[in-house]
Amino acid sequence: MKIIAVIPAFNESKRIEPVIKKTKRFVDEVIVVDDHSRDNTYETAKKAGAKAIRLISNMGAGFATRVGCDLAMKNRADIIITLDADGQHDPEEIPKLLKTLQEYNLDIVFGSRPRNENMPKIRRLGNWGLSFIAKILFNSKVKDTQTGYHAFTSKAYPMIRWSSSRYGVVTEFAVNVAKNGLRCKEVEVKTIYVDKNFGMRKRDAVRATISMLKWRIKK
Ligand SMILES: Nc1nc2c(ncn2[C@@H]2O[C@H](COP(=O)(O)OP(=O)(O)OP(=O)(O)O)[C@@H](O)[C@H]2O)c(=O)[nH]1
Ligand SMILES: [Mg+2]
Repeated sequence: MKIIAVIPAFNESKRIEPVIKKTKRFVDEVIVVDDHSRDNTYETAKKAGAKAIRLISNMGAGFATRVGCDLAMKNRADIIITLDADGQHDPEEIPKLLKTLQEYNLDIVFGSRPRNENMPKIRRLGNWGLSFIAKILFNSKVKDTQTGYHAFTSKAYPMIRWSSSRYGVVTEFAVNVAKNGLRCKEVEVKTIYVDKNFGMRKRDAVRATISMLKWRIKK
């Protein structure tokens, strides 16, 4: 089984090195997609031993992750792991996701974060709200639809593949899994929030809700 990790990164030069080094212990290849960072994320990623590509302009987390997964498919991955570059997803939990994916012969596993005190209140509300709407509109069973931590098979990727370029990616992930009836489970992972001045905002949650209504009507 060839396992490839895909890490989208934007201005993460201070946080990405330990993420790559830890991830390399559990996978065969690490692909970092540098989303046109203003800092030296790209050089840092290469030095840490990742296969790094740099986008010619900033396109968003969804776009960057899709470019990385398409490349992982080209590099003959059997299993793809997606995780963020900012340390919010602990690579030490990769074996747990892989074990569940293989033991239950699943298509995808979600690294699911408890909505505990580590998650800012507004995020807990947003996370609960979007997961609830996905349940109502698509009968999604996933509690943490907003996680960026996934393990899925290359066979399932064409049915998961998304069109969202920015933060809508994670919601579209969960919606495509529900729409295509893919075999999935959630595995609890740590809830980690890092102090940084960018990330998902309220407007992104509103956009995700509008997208879900559009996908529901189009279904
Ligand atoms: N913010 C941002 N992140 C991007 C972009 N492109 C790629 N990323 C990466 O996508 C991943 C998720 O983005 P985050 O900004 O951490 O989103 P988030 O985790 O929902 O928000 P926080 O909880 O504030 O971290 C990180 O690894 C980013 O480095 C982009 O254009 N903007
Ligand atoms: Mg983050």
